[in-house]
Amino acid sequence: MKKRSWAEPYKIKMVEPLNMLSKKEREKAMEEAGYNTFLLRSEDVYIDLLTDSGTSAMSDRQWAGMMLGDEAYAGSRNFYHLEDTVRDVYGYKHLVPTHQGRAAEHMISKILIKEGDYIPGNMYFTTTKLHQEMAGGKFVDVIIDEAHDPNSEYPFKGDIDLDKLQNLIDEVGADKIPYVAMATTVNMAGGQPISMKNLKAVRELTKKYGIDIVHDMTRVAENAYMIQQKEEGYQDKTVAEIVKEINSLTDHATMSAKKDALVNIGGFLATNDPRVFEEARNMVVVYEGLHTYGGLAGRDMEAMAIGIKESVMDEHQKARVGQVQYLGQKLLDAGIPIVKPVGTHGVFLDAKAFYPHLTQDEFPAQTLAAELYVDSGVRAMERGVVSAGRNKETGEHNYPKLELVRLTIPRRVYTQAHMDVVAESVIEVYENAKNARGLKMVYEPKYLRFFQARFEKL
Ligand code: PLI
Repeated sequence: MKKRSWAEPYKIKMVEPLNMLSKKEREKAMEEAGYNTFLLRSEDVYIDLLTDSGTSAMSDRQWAGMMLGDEAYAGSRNFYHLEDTVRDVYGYKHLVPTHQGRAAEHMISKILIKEGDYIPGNMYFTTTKLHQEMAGGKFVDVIIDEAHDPNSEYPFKGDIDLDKLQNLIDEVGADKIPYVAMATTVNMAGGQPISMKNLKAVRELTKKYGIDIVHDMTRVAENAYMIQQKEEGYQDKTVAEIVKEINSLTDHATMSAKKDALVNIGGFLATNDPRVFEEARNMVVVYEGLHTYGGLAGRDMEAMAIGIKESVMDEHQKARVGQVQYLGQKLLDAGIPIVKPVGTHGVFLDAKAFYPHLTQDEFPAQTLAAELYVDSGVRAMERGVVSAGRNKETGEHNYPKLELVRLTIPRRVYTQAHMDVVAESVIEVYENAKNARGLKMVYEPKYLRFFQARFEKL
């Protein structure tokens, strides 16, 4: 069959000019930012691939929805629209809006975790794990081994290893495991999906022991798209149908709507359990705001409701994931070491393979993100030893097997030409890799250190 290309299912109505500094200016900016891309000023960045979080372009429908904001303190019309949407599109019964995902993680962790509990999950996520620990729990990684191997081509590297989960249950007892933390597309593994087959098996096992499943549904529609593309029996199902099926296998959900749901701010906690709902409604007024706005403006909730509906459209996901795959394929064709297979929200560079001469104590991924910025003004994010933080008990660095730099693609923002420019820069940095020197950390914040840590060149 002749190859037929995909194209974006939209045209561009408004543009935002980009700024490009000279190489000398970029070197100065990077040094001033302590070799941490989080500390750069956005105006000093040319193509911003730091994150796909809150960086999406909203549609004309969403912007029109912003004008329909009902900014009443209580009972905003937009809350009820959002609540109906979460029920219709996602299938969860009860909704508590929050300003973003970590606020929902905070509440569910406090509600369900007791001191000394264990929380198995398909790889850690920074904020998720921290909230589990702050509530007195201990995170246990039960993702399949393939997820820690950047070269494994297994299509569902987000899958949970059922033996690892069973072993934990046998070891600590089901009463010490309030829930399994299950993320759809596993961010830290490279945006890798979980399969429906695996999720069904996890549901069966947890049901047997009365253990809940908390679904981090931040990128659930992207995961559903991968199931449609790769899992047997799902080719004729729509993304929307697959999203609903995934959610139906879980009990509660935390959402950072800043990703899948195409808004610049917003999130929620959803649950089918009326007791959890009751507690969350009590808690949200302490930390976020009334239960009908949870730290959001009415207009934000309206844009979120519309964005949720747009996010489960097949043609949207085809272009969204298609763009990520396009960049990934370009890098693979050039022989660049990246996490395989390419995931859904970004391309992850294997910094250990770029810099075999650097130890993890010299922060290879942090170094690579800095080099890339200096080369072209492309901003990426470290996802390695800095992000992994320290062991709560020993105080030592956690040394993750994966030492990655994430080129995260905002939704509906950049064009294929931008992807070409990014690929050329990555290739250039790879060609000069042997000249790179590592970094030393000179300032380390207490929590989520990757955001604000500062470094100097060795
Ligand atoms: O940034 P928040 O608080 O809206 O959401 C936290 C969060 C929870 N789960 C997952 C899988 C995430 O990816 C996530 C946030 N991710 C960010 C900010 C990222 O750059 O990937």
